[in-house]
Amino acid sequence: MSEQILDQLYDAVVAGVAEDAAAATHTGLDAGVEPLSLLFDSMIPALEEVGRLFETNEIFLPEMLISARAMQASMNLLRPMLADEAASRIGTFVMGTVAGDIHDIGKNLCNVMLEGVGFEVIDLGVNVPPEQFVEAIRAHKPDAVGISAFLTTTMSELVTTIDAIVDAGLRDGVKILVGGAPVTQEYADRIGADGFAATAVTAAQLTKELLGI
Ligand code: B12
Repeated sequence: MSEQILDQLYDAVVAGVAEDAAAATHTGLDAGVEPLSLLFDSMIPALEEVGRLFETNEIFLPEMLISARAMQASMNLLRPMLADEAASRIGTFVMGTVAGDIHDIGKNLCNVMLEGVGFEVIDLGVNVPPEQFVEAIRAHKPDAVGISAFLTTTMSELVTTIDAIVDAGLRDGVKILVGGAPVTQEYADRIGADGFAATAVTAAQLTKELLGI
């Protein structure tokens, strides 16, 4: 039964049919499938397939966009279930996607997991210039900052953003985490970030570790 639901959700995200994705999510939750299983065993593999189809020119930008919308329709249903585990606030986290980049599904998923373990997340959104990260650190005095980049062409903005934080004299007060599909641990080390995580779950765990929580 749950295999069938996971398959239906996978197909709905690949085909980009938001109503079917939402319906399969409802059915799965009603049948007792774990929210994290819907995410990691169905929706994320579906987006990986969408990426593969795009790369091989079997689908194009509009199809990729409607798949992203289907994913978001389902994520909207899961978000309250994943975030309401928070017992109390353990810290503040500023998050954003770098300038020139509008991918936000992975970032939003990290936000949900960070809220789930108790962080207050201030989400700066997408296409965030370095100076906006700097302003947000001044304004909110977060414990940690997360910077996402999803394109090989926008990865260099991670460096620009970290440099801006250093130049503003704010580097010592915050832990900096970087992530996004093309980012690696080796790259994170090279650019002077405090941490890198490949998934939203490990991002939340790592943030706690870095802050000694
Ligand atoms: C959906 C999607 C889109 C949607 C985005 C919608 C949205 N609201 O996000 C749309 C259609 C808008 C889009 C546009 C483009 N896209 Co696109 N897109 C994708 C796709 C299919 C899925 C991305 C995704 O959401 N994955 C699922 C999430 C859950 O995974 P994730 O992003 O990796 O995030 C996880 C981790 O990285 C980590 N993480 C994420 N952020 C952070 C932050 C921190 C601090 C930490 C610690 C961890 C962390 O945790 C997340 C959750 O587990 C990927 C394919 C792929 N395989 O990734 C291509 C992909 C990323 N896109 C690609 C491209 C080329 C583009 C375009 C340039 C296409 C074009 N010709 O216009 C544009 C760029 C627009 C721009 N300026 O940003 C390429 C990038 C190639 C490259 N190496 O640079 C990919 C890889 C597709 C491909 N195979 O070619 N895209």
